[in-house]
Amino acid sequence: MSTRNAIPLVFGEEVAEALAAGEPVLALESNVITHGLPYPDNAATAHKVEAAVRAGGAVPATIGVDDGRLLIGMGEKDIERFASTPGIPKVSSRDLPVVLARGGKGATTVASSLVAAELAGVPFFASAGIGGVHRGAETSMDISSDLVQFTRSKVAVVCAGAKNILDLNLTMEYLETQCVPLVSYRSDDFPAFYCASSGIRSPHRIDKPEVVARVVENHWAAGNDSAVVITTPPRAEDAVDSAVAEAALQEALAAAERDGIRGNAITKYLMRAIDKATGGRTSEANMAVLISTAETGARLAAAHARHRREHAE
Ligand code: PSU
Ligand code: MN
Repeated sequence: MSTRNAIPLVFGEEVAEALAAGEPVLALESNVITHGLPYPDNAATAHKVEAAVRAGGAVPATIGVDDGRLLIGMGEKDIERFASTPGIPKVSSRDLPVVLARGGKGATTVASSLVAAELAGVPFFASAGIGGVHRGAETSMDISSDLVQFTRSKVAVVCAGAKNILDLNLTMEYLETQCVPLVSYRSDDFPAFYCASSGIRSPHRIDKPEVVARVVENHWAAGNDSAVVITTPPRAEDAVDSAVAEAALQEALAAAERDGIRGNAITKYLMRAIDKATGGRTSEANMAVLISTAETGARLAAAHARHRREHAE
């Protein structure tokens, strides 16, 4: 009898077919559905995100934990259920073995979605905003597990950078220290989610999808078992002015301090407070960026699948 305790994976039918045929699949997180946006905006956005992935030429595989199993490609009904059920916990990498063992449900963050994607053999993932080093991390030590997971998962991560609620300079330093390649697709700067630029120059700009695919394969061919981070900026019409975003953040940070919010609840709290401070403007931008990032992620995943087909022995 095998003593191997394999993690149960449940593949969506379309995802399984695409993987078997070497066709592009793009993994997506579910924490952004349950914790990133309120119902029913979250369900509507998740559907638009999946449609955008298809428009970009890949099959969407939204990741979640249900009845102690990892879903690799949630169906429409799963997404609606996750979006509308209050209290589904945020599950990051370290929570994953516990939630699986208990047979529970969970919404996966970027970090735990990467664990699932690698187990499932999906090499590309997209999410609009990654976690990072928080402002004040020198005293709070609050660094998202997303960054640590990048050093452990062989998955390419397409994102619109990270929100200005984080310290983006320190986030980039962390990635550099940990030898995680960072490339910016069709822009010179590291984007700040709904702001087109964080004001920080990216180490590398790449304009051609096939060159991005080669970067990813080169990183893995060189023996690294880690992620490659690929940023794509928001579309000009969706972007929020940096000064407006920063002012709203300052207000939100003061409110968080007053309310004593800490730990893994801080991201959600700040996002809601910023949204309130901008009269819903950032929430609209948030949804638009999720959709446009997913579409670019799909195009890059498709270029990568093509690259693999052309270079298969
Ligand atoms: N950034 C956003 N929206 C989000 C998140 C981050 O703009 O919803 C979520 C993602 O699921 C990400 C997680 O993986 O927060 C990181 O949380 P923490 O900082 O607690 O590691
Ligand atoms: Mn944290």
